[in-house]
Amino acid sequence: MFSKVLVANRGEIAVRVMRACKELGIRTVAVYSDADKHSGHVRYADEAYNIGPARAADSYLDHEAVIEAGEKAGADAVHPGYGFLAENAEFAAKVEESEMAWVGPSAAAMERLGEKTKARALMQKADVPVVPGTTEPVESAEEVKEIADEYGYPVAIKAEGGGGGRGLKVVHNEDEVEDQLETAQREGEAYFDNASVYVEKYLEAPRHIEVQILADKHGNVRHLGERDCSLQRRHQKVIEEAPSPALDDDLRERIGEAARRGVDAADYTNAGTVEFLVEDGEFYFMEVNTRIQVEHTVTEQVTGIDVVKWQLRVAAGEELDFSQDDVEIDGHSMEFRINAENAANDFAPATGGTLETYDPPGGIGVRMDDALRQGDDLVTDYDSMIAKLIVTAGDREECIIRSERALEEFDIDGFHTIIPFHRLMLTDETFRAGEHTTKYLDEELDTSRIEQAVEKWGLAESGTDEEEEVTERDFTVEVNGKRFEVSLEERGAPAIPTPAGGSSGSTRSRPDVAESDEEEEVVIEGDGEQIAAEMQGTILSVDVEEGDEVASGDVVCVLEAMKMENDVVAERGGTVSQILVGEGDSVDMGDVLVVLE
Ligand code: MV4
Repeated sequence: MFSKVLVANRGEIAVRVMRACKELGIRTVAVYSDADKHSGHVRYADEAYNIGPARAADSYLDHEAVIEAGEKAGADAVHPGYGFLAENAEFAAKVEESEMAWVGPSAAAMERLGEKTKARALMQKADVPVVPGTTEPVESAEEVKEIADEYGYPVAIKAEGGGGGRGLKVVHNEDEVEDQLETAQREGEAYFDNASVYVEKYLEAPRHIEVQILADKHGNVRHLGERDCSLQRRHQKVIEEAPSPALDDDLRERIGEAARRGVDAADYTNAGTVEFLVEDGEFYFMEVNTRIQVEHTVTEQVTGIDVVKWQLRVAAGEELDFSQDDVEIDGHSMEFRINAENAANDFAPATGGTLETYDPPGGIGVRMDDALRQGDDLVTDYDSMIAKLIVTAGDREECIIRSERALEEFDIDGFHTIIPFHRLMLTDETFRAGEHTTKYLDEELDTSRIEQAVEKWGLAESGTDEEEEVTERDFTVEVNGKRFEVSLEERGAPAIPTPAGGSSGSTRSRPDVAESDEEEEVVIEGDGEQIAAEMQGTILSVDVEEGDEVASGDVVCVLEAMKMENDVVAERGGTVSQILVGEGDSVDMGDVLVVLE
């Protein structure tokens, strides 16, 4: 096994990988940019190296800077996490040529599966169903039209290098072919340096199902069942789960076996994910992701297999020690991406902020994968995902209820997160029924419901910056004749004005204050301070006389209420002009006791 691993990533996935290293007795090396000097993955690592400025291209994406850090540290392997350099075959090749091992598939296998038409041809040969379409790049609008005539519109034009919805163009009729072909080619060139495109039949409302694979260097390939990632917004996954609520056991078995077959044919090693589209009981290969994925966690939860540990073991040459039959799916798991975004404002990412409160949930079935801690500043240079909440239970129903509980416990202050959106989804009929497709969030969900969810469960508008002041006050209230003693905490919000003080508004006049003493009509004069009873009770003593000077905070009388003696004090101070009560008097809440001028 390796003795020291460099983790070429940041945030929660870097910590996730380091946790696996720790359990395997491997020392860890972090790399960080100037923006991440104080980040969680740097704190967690045994040692850390600055690899450049905040801009990813100058740090996390800088091949030489990363490799140099690994060599300086004497690391014997590089784990890329996801994103950044994880699927860069050129970088993988450079690591392979160095003294360090690459924790991932070989650069050659990454290349074989990186180009979409090559991957499609390879899968087709392995008897894995692919979406009907071409396995050769197309160049002219005429070719696209021929294919569309064969399969029927709509068709998808996809960039060879594509992914994440970029370079994907849907064509609904012949008239759109030319424009969409040009756009797909242009986007392919711009994003992936590859203008080559191909054509597929476009499925209108598929589910996104993906299968986790592990393969060693001894020819063993296992699949760890599927994940359902159909709940996506603009190609960003929001909630993922395992197993899929949309598959029956037969389809589940066939997809798993197809994924295993396909990867086997590609001479693939390490962890990988085979993505499928599923529609009308049919499944179609889409692409292979040659990395650990964000949502690997739900697979770990339902199989009990530590995918990241196996990535390290397999890269070190170890053999998988379980058979396909040993892999059992037990229970149900959901992952909630905790993104620092305002769901009510088109999921706009937070542009800064400090994690004033970070109080994550716990208890049975709750797993947190994170790197930030309370008090940390939010780093906004990379992506907005700050943590993942993974909830596991015996079945989907229990998982949903447990997730509601966990998300309710989750307390984050300092910036918006999409927790309110998750809570909305857990109440959403379509999601609860497991009937959502990849179209659901973008085309079917009523967005006003998101605004309501943020209103209900989102950040309180106050108390997000200044240290909030907590004022505690006790009241007695009667509701339908029943007495309640109420303890009120005013956090941040302005104090509720009461007749005797509070912050303002203590001038409500009560000319009939002594009405129980039949004849007297008490008239309060002047516009000075009126000191009133904050609760119903009995006057134990009056501590001032008319004409006395009292200062702010001085006691003017003592009121016994709820078996306690309460000092009644002047708020502003002044000269005592009227005393409206005497020792032994019973007063109601709000009765004026003493007037100052
Ligand atoms: C498709 C498709 C329907 N038919 N291909 C989107 C990302 C890219 N990697 C593949 N994508 C799709 N390809 C055919 N032939 C629908 C999508 C798609 C999608 C796929 C998975 C999850 C969410 C999606 C949202 C919109 C479109």
